Amino acid sequence: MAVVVVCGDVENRAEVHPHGATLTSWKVDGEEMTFVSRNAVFDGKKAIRGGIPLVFPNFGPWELGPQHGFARTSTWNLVQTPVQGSGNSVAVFELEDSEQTRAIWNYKFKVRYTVSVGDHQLETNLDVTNTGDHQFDFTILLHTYFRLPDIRKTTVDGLKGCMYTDKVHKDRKTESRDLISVAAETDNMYEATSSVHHITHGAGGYTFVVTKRNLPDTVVWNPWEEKARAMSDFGDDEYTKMICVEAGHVASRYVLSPKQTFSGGQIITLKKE
Ligand code: TA6
Repeated sequence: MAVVVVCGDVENRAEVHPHGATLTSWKVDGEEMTFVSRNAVFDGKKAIRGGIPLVFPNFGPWELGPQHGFARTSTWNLVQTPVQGSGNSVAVFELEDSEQTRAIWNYKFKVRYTVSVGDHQLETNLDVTNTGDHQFDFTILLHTYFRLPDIRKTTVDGLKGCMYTDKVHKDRKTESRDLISVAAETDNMYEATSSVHHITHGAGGYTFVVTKRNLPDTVVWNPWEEKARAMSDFGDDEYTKMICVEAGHVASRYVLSPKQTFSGGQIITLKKE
């Protein structure tokens, strides 16, 4: 049985599953803030549907291997155990190249993933080091599933004026809206966005403030009804209770020279109105 790593205390905590180092819970004052499908699979056979799956070394379909790369379906090593009740509890996981990864993507690397729980705050950082002698390039993303009371009352800001690829309508456009809302299948990859997004829940709810570091792009995804029904690890009615707002470096590939390190991450702060 995989041991889930817990950061924080009873009321304010995060849980991380070693399969993909997938954060599968973030609780604030005892309330769950991330979305994990009731049909999510935890047997290691596929990515966990929800929380924060880690996308590396490729975002999207990949001719060399599985969609979204192998990081989210690999077993990561816990290298720093959280100190419980210390207020700001930190866990560190690492993934290094292996025979399996080199068979798909023949490069030497180490990814270090740091999860830190603070006061109404969750910080997740990724450091990718090229430990080999050959330059490589990658795309990387935190595929964050936010839990919502109702997608139809949710808005996201920080995207106005950005070019984006609309995967549903197979089109490239410029975002004209100050606040985007979702009322159908949405799969937009926004380029060079604001470093801060506010995900609001309508009157009286709460707001997620997402502050990005060195992750210039943001993907906004909701499968809506038809795609929800088509996913075996996603409940047919669950699309109303979630939105993915995904911080990443995905519009272009990041080139990493030997012995260099890429560092990027996000801080999610919960603001209660
Ligand atoms: O991040 C949006 C996206 O690329 C969508 O196109 C959809 O495929 C989603 O990721 C989930 O992908 P998955 O491989 O986890 O089913």
